[in-house]
Amino acid sequence: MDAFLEQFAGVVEATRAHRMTQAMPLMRDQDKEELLAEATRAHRMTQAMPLMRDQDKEELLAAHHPDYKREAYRAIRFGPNQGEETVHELAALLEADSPLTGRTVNLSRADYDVDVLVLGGGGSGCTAALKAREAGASVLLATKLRLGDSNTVMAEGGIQVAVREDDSPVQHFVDAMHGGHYKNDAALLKVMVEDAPFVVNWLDSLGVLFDRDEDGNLKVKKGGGTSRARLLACKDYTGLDMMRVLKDTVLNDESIQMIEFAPAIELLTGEDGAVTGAVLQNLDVDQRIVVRAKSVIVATGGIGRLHIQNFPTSNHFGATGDALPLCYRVGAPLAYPGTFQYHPTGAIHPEQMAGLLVTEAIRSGGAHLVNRKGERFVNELEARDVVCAAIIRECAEGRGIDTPFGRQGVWLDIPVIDTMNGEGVIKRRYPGMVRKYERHHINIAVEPVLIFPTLHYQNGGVRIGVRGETDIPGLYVAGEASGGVHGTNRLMGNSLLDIIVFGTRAGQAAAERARETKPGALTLAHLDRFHDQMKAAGVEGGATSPMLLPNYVRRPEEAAQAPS
Ligand code: MEZ
Repeated sequence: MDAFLEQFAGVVEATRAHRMTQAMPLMRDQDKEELLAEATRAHRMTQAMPLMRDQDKEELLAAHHPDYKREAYRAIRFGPNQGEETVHELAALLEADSPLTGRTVNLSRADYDVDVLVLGGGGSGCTAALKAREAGASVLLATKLRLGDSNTVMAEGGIQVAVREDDSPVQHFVDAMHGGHYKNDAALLKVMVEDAPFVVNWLDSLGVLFDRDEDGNLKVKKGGGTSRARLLACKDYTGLDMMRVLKDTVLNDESIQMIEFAPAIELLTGEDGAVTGAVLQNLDVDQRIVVRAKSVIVATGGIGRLHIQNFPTSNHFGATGDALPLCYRVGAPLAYPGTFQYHPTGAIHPEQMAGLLVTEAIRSGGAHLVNRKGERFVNELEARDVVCAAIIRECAEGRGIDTPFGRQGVWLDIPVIDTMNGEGVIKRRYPGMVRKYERHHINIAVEPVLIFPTLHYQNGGVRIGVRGETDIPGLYVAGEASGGVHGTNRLMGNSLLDIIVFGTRAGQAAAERARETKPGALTLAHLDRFHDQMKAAGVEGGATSPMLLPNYVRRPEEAAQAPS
């Protein structure tokens, strides 16, 4: 025996006794599948995943997208969208009564009297407030939580704007129409893509730190469902950086009045049905605040915290769809109340991260979606609804991976990005994502992560015109609370654009109206009409909306274990 083998045999013998005491556990299925995902990486990297034909997409969506699940839907029983289908969760909000019914509110005196009241302190609300003020209006911004607590900060991957020579607003329009299944409101979409370069210029001038190359040119990347690279980004925290700047700009303008922790619970109307103000609820103390305004801009964001169809959500804590019942009760119709966006890649493991957004920028950077068998199953840059339906199909057909908490998902192989581009790229491009997983001791540069679609966005909302105006005089809506521009499926990066374009337009239009309008009477007359409709439809009272905060309750097994 040569010296090396002799030494080796010695070590084997010396450790035998210890090894005999060891129980070697079998690997968990999840770990085996993780190894499989890694083992197939080299092969997957050689694969070209074709884009699907339109007809195949339609079939996939019909079979697996949550928007097509008929039992999750019912008809709205009264009001401007009577007879249209929406999910049970939203129908219940729209048909619920005002929290002011049966209560006395003193409307003879307003606590605030302004030209423009902005409801909501996210990206669209801040933009609207700044633009209304710039146009000479006195402005009050009221927000449910703190200024900036919003879905804006949750948008990670970027904002779409046609800046490259091979691109144009027309091309941007075509892509968004295709992604939205040609249901987009063409007039809204046209102004959105045309205004894009101007609003991005404005953001840049305020100090948003868009990624640039060594020569100082804006960097662009590609999003799902787009024909050109047109996403501008601030690494993987684009919305957060935009919000940082917008929030500072509002705070620096002392002439904009602001109240935090004061959500609107009802709009006020004059004798002619125009919106004339709102009643806010002070969340700190049991007190209502009456605001008289010549124009009201509702910019209260989306609905994810309703956990439609029990989906986890990427949305911020206050995203309870407040705009929809508030505007519905004064008679404003909704556009596409039945369509929602389930972002394909929400974290699904570890449990504490369930629903958290794993930015599409990671797929645009080359990450693979991989099923239990170690196979790719969809082109990762199809439009979001298609990718979402493909993931749900994999899980439904037994090719998903179980999490220890009884959920299912598929792998997102992020490390392949470094394999293709060189070590360190993941850390440099996606520092936010790296950090979020690091908190749970997961290194996304070396291990694949488990994902499943997460409720991300309401495609529909209050129907608006190109200046954010609704069918009700004095009422404007901007951002995620509005609907129509994205059709029935929004493309990545078009919401950060939408909030600034329509925040700007609504702010300017609201200020203009305020110049031409006298303060109106403060009444709840619209509630009489609402109650008549409710009664005629045979709907029982009792429940109230808006929801304001999500109704989280502990699972029975958790409650049983909790100290009494
Ligand atoms: O527009 C969005 O929803 C977005 C930028 C999300 C993301 O994946 O980063």
